[in-house]
Amino acid sequence: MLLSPRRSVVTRGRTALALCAAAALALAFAPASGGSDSASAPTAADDFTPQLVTVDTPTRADKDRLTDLGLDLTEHAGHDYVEVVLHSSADEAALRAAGLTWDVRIGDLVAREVERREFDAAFAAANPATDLPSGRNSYRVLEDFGNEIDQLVSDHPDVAKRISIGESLEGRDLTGIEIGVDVNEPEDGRPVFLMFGAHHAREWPSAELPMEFAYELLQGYTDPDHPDHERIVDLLTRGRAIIVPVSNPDGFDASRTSGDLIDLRDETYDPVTSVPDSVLGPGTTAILATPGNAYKRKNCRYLDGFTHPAGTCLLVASPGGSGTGIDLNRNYGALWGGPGASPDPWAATYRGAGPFSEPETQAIRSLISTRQVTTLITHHTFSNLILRPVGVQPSTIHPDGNPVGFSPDECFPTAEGDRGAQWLGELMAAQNGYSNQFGWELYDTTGTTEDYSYNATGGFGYTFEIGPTEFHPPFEEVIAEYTGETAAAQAVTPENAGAVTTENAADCGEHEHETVGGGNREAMLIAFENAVDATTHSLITGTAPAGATLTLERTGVFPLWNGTLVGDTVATAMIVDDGGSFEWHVNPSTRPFVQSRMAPILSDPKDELTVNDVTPPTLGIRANNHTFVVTEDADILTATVRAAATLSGTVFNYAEYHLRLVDPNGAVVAEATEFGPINSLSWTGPDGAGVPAGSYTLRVTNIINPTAAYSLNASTQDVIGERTPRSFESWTLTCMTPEGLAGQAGVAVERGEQVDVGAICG
Ligand code: 0X9
Ligand code: ZN
Repeated sequence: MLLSPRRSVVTRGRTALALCAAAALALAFAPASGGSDSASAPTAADDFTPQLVTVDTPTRADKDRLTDLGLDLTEHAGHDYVEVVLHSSADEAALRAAGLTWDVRIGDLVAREVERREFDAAFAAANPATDLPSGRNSYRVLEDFGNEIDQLVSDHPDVAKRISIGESLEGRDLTGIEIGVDVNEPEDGRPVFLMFGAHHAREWPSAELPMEFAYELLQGYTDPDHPDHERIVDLLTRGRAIIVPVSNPDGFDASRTSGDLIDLRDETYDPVTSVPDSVLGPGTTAILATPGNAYKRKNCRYLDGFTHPAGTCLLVASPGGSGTGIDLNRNYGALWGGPGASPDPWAATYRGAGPFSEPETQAIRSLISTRQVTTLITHHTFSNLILRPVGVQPSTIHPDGNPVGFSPDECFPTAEGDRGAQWLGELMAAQNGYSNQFGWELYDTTGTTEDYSYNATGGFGYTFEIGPTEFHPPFEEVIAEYTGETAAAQAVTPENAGAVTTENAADCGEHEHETVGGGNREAMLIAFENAVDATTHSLITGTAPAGATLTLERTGVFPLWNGTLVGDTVATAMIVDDGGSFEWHVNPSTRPFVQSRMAPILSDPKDELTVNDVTPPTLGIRANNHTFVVTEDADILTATVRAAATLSGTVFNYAEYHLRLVDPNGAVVAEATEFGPINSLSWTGPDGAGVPAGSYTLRVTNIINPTAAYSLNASTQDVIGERTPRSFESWTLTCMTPEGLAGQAGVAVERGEQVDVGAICG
């Protein structure tokens, strides 16, 4: 039933170390460059067809080199490849210049878009109703979401209400639906399960699935014959679901409606203003475009700090993942500005002028800061993944000076068994058949939705990357992703479910999975169950007069990647009901930002070696030996070689030094041979048992024979801790009665803990 991607010509192209000198030029023509830092502008004669390609990245260095090109990377990646959208021949040239090799997966995205349309039209004609809760047989357009939410609310007025969390840049409403028993009554201490779709314009299924889940909840609540009737009544009694299907309505609308059959290669643009020639008369250069805006990724900001009239987004060249716009999924504040987020406004992952610079991310921040969101899913396409924090490699140094490490909530035992981020990911993956893994395992990212929400609130957060191969596949695949009729979901068995896919994950033990393969429908129900399960968050109980308003507030700071601290307040409220006692489901008072993280903490260096400005040997075996005497046993030895300077302007400037560690017996025990001017190694001794004292040799080999000098640093250290230090934070609980302030207390509550504050109002 599912389409497999068309395989066309296989292009192989590792070229010798040719460096592209067109970087500066590319910026001047940036709208046409496909966002590539090292690409030159295409010309009118360029007849390149936009493609989806699989780039070979067997080493971390290959991945880093690819990331540095600023191309339009997709989340479809594995340990040895990343899928990339090539928008122009300049993008292709940048790949080639970087010495990367690739296979073409979809040779012509324009043709694929036409094909998808035809396929969808035929499917809709043959299937007036489908297995989706809504019965829909085709993708929604933007207006459908608001109209259907209105209809659902009018059909279920006591359990559903329409909410607006803010406005997009072009002034479109950021519409959501809140679902729960007595939804129109004031907040009563129930936790929130929150879902977003369509942060990225072209990822249409990511809006469809959460919208269908809204139907599912309302039908399940109302219809006693629904297979999950009792379960859903229980969920909606204990919690509330908030669904914002389209988080980037400007971009989504552009992608969904205006561009899918337009090949902008037929249009010419003014190179400075990017206005189509058909509007203001002829310019001089043609813009190559992936099918119109169908593959647009970012929002509709085309100049930092400036807004523009609604509807003008489409006049500006933002043809694919790159071009103008801000990547909303790099704009969130926590650790903003770090790895995997581009400072280049034309890049696919442009992080924006500052943290939360965009109205869309501001609106989401304010929603998350005013509700107790205990579990969150932000939907994207594609790659069959369930991603969880953290977003950058654990060994990366955090702005606080310690390694980023693993999140403090990976896995923890409770009276009811294991719980935690890894465990919940595993449970959901057993339903949709996706891979349960960390965000960083594909590539580093900072400024993403769930990294922000988790770090700032402690609520569990996941990115779902729906579907195996495409940003918006034929609609039939969306139905299967919901119901579980996909190959991936069907391949799950109770025996193979939950296999840990991550080598570096904390060991969370083995779990039984009785029901598997229920698709994203079941995965979302499981996430909602986690959201209402107090063993995975915290509980504050007490007594107060009926009608008293309780507020819970916590102010802290989060760091940007450059270390700047930004204030952040979470403030929520509830009204005590007639019974006079209350139960408030809340996130733990101490935010993960100041919690202890799992990460090896190293001592100051014990023995050290530093050599600077060494002239590399350019004859014979071209290797230098440096003696490093280790005077006392240590836990780890690390060493780094760096090209100290490179010449510029010719291919001969390129330096690559490999590094080997030779033990006192003459055996090579560690080596670093990656492509690039920096190479680092670390060694923890035979069988990881520690580095014995002795005289070691660090051998530096001049691989491609440049004359650029290098420097070498080595040191030994001990591991002095397994976790970063932690701080403690508390909520401030305030009671207001009609007479005024009636009581206030600081409440420190850990995950899984229940704290009784007694008669808080005095
Ligand atoms: O790169 C992204 O924004 C997401 N992938 S996509 O192909 N849909 O654009 C993945 C974000 C993953 N989140 C974290 N790594 N935290
Ligand atoms: Zn996405």
